[in-house]
Amino acid sequence: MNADHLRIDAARLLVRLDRLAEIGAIEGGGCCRLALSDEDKAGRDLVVGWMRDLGLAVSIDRIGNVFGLRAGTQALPPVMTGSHIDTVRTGGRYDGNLGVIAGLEAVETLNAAGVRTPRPLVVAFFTDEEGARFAPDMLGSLVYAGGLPLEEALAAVAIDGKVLRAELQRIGYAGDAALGIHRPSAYVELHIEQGPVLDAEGTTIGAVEDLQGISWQEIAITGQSNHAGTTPMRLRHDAGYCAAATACFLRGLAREMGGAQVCTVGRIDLGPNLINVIAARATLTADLRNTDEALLRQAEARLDAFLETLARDEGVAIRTKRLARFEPVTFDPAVIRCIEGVSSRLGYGHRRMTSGAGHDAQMLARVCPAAMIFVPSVKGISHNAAEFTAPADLEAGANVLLHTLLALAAKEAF
Ligand code: HGY
Ligand code: MN
Ligand code: MN
Repeated sequence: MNADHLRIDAARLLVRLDRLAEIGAIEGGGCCRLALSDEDKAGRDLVVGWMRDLGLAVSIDRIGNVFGLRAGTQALPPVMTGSHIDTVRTGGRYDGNLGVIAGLEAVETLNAAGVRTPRPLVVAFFTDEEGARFAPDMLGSLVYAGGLPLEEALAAVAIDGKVLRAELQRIGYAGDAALGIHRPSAYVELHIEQGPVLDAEGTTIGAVEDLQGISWQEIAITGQSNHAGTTPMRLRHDAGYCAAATACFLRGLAREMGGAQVCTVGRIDLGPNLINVIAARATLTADLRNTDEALLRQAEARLDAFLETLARDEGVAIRTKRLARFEPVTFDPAVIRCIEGVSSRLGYGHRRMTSGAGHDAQMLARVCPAAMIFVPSVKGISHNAAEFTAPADLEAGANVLLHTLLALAAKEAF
């Protein structure tokens, strides 16, 4: 049967997005479902229930990645889509969730039309994409792609001190499916852009061709607590000042390097964190990104040199710990062209673009041809409860996903 006329049910898509957003709901319409938290479990349980309602065969692998398989007419490697349903603390309702819910919507549309694709389809959600509780980010898809040993991932310690293995068992998602299950012939992920480009241009679809490099470090500074009133400035070993100076240095570095270089200090913890005590300890995080690997390494080297000078000048000890390091990724030209062709056929404006954010697709790209579909984020806001994508754009993205999956799932594809 010709499926060109098929379109997703936008109302149904929005109902599921809203229902999932109720779990871990925060003020302003966003959600907080940190990886492997009770809220993440509740979100997982809801989505697994939908997968089963749609007749998908559900598998859970040993790092808690979840896969819903829809049989094809041929015993061929499947086409996979998906994303993540864990969030940051100030998460919006679309980041990650859209890609999983739109995958389920594509399945329901095909079920309703009685369309069976030659290749099987898999809708997946991956464990701990955000990395906000357990570093690194994209942890589940990295393990799935063989980029991080399972035991090392299971031993990861959260920012709250919990161990990943125990949390995975506690929420009941320590599965027994083999890592790498359902090795796909191709992977495509729908995601909000989380940046300002599509919204500013008024373009509906982004065909994502590459994704920038990511460098995460934790910096631990040990100084000396002392009295805020009696200690002369020249005798201080002030970890609080050093943390602030590092944040200012990184802002200046990004400005000086320009181009795609971005630097973020998202977390600073001081100890003892009291108004009249010079901070003895500071722990901060540095998130450096660039589309160019050589420039990213330059930025890392500049930070190392700054910290060395700072430790000497301020008489503090500074220890750094790598939390994540991913080189820039280029997506598959054929999958990108497929996304563009579908977008044109469905009448949506589209453009090629780079992803500033990390995504599970960058890990799937290690094992199969992969690419991403972006839809606009209003004002580029994300990792913020105010994250918003217009319903018409959500619908457009889901329709492009549906028809990209149909194209990739044809027998001769890949
Ligand atoms: O950090 C990122 O780019 C993604 O949101 N995990
Ligand atoms: Mn995301
Ligand atoms: Mn995110």
